Amino acid sequence: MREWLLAPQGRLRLFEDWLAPSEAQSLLAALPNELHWHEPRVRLFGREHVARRLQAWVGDAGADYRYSGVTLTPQAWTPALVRLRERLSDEFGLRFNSVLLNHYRCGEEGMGWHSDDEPSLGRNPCIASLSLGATRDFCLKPRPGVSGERFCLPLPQGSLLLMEGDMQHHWMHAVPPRRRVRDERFNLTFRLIRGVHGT
Ligand SMILES: O=C(O)CCC(=O)C(=O)O
Repeated sequence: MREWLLAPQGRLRLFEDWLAPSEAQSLLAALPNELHWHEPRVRLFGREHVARRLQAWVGDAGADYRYSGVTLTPQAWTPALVRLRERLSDEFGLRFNSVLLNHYRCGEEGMGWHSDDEPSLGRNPCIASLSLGATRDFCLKPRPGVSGERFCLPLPQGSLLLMEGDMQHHWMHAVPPRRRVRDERFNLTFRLIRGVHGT
């Protein structure tokens, strides 16, 4: 496990081989067909765009995801996603009621700078991020006024990144396009939406 402390009270933990290669392969094969995928709409500088990646939102009933004026209602959990959620609970004592899946079809697709600080996640959310497929850089930078330097972590297949503490309020992250990467990548971020069945 590798760990980074992010000012003022954030923490990142990376478990590189969290998922066995056989399990990663079977998830990679199943995810495209088992879920309904859409191109997300994102708001950039006040204008709406369609992002170049695919997204799926899975969760408990009522775990709606609200961002940039869009509300996504969750699709049902698949057995494989339920098993991952249970493992996160057993190993780390973390409780999640939803997972956002992103599918980057090639290296030219990515995600711009943002924080996972939607009000529905509450203060200091813990987010568990699982990567499958091509290794991509996950970059972080402090918000203005916060001490620290921009840095990037390559996230290989099967790696689990835990984002904890107050980093979503003081740091931003992105998955920049990488033209030389040909293969697809999936990322699953397990989240706890507040206000759903006692959360
Ligand atoms: O693809 C990734 O590793 C990051 C995804 C992400 O930033 C997000 O879901 O908010």
